[in-house]
Amino acid sequence: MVRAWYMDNSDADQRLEHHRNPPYFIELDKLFEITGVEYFKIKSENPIEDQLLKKIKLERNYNYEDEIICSKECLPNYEEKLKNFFTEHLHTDEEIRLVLEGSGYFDVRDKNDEWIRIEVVRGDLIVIPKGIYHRFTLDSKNYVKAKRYFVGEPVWTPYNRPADEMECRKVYVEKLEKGFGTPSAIKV
Ligand code: KMT
Ligand code: NI
Repeated sequence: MVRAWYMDNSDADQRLEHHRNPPYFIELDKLFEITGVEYFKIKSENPIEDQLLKKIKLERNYNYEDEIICSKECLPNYEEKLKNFFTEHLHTDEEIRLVLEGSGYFDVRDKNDEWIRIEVVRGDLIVIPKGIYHRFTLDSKNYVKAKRYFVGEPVWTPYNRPADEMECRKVYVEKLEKGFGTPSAIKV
């Protein structure tokens, strides 16, 4: 199961877990309530053939997909890409990832600007809303293979913080205040 927790403020290695003392975990429905991040568990042996995944893709019109492997051997400009992934940013579209192999951490900001770390492993499908400040890092195993989905022509452009004047940011902040609704989509 995916785990999420509030991070400590230490600037030690980004690939470590960075738990608070004592650890402060967040349930997944709570994570949705406070950030709008959605999470689905794709349980099949072969996740890309999973019926729930097919349903989600259809319902949400995820008509583009490709694969990304983050490892020193497979990712061109590995160091630079990882540095960019870990620089706090937002996007004008959702960031949708299904982990096929390996693991990593997506960090998202809550409304008080605290970092929440979301651990993703095989079978975890995560949808990071447009306009939320976030970042990604590998963990100490240094490897992840994931599907990337998108509605329409993919735009991967990160807008580094500060990007508070962007329309998608303003819409997101409004949702932070009004709430994200019921976490009906959460399947663990
Ligand atoms: C991103 O955009 O941050 C990534 O694609 C990271 C790797 S996918 C788990
Ligand atoms: Ni991103």
